[in-house]
Amino acid sequence: MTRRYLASEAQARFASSRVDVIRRLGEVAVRQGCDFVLVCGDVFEHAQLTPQTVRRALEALRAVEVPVYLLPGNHDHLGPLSLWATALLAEELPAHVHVLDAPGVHAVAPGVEIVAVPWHGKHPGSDLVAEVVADLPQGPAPQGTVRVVAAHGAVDVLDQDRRSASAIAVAPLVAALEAGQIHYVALGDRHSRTRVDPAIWYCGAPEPTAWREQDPGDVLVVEVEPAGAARAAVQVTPHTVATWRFVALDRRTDCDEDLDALDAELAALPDKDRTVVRLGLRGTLGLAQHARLEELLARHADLLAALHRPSQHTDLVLAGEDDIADLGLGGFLAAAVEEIRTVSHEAAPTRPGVDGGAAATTDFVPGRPDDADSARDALALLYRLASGGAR
Ligand SMILES: [Mn+2]
Repeated sequence: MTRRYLASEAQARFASSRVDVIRRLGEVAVRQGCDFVLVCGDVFEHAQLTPQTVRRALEALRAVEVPVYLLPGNHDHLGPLSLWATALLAEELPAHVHVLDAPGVHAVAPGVEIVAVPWHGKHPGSDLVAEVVADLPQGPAPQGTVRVVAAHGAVDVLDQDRRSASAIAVAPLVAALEAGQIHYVALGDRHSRTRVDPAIWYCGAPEPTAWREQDPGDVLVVEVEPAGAARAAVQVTPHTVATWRFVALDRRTDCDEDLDALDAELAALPDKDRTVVRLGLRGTLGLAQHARLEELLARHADLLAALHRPSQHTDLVLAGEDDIADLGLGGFLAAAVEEIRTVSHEAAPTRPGVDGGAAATTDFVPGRPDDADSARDALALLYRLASGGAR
């Protein structure tokens, strides 16, 4: 999985963490006495992976000491060019790792059945889960058998507006749970840990991948005790396995104290090299404060996995140009300052399609006109460069 805001060194560590987390979830499984590990889809991001990526994942799976069941999801479906059909996976998949590539009941351990609902293509076009559950023998599961449904995709109750034909209907699953026909439904797709019903869960992504995710980074340890023709007793316990964190900060910066607070807040972040910060700043700063802001952000950016400053989250206005007089510039530089100041005081024309709020950031847009915004950026940059020696 490529994240465009990660520099290549951070991207490489991110990729490697997404393999390492497999080993950590295997350790949780052993420590918690789990009988097996079930992964409900999107094991792989897409089908055109390098052999290196696949082999490293298989090597990590090899270290998991309990059986592992992998369900094909929408990113790694069983359709044309399926990754699961490649020679590499056919030949190198560890013996204790099983691909749930057939819909229906798989006996995985004494007294345990997985009812698998793999994706057979990119667009299933119908509720595959309903079809597979409808094919189960009527009535409660046999005495002493735990029956777990493994499925992938959006459930209808969380997808009410754009109801897709493949949305998983929850009501029939709840009915089957209450009849003791099935005992638990493990779902994949959502990166946020989500409880749909006491016995229907998305565990979420084991390592976070975006700022919008809620409670990512866990695996779920699930204990199931069937109760005949009634709901099973189900206990679900999240265990954190993630080592990365996505942090979104939106702050106002209008004075030196605001800059102090921002500096301290960034400094206090733990595990900085695995923390991806999205920073939105709003406010009005003088030239000297602007220079200080850029200096402190550059300092923190060196330590963080990424310090992402999208322009749509930025609205910084540069106020007061008196600071530049304090530098005591003379000769050619003073003349240049005078010229830029003249432009910076011209009324800013509207520039459709350009976010004016981004003008005071360091986003230099090639080919931008010599307008007031450009002039203010130029003054801020000149201030930073000219004051650099004295600071
Ligand atoms: Mn998915």
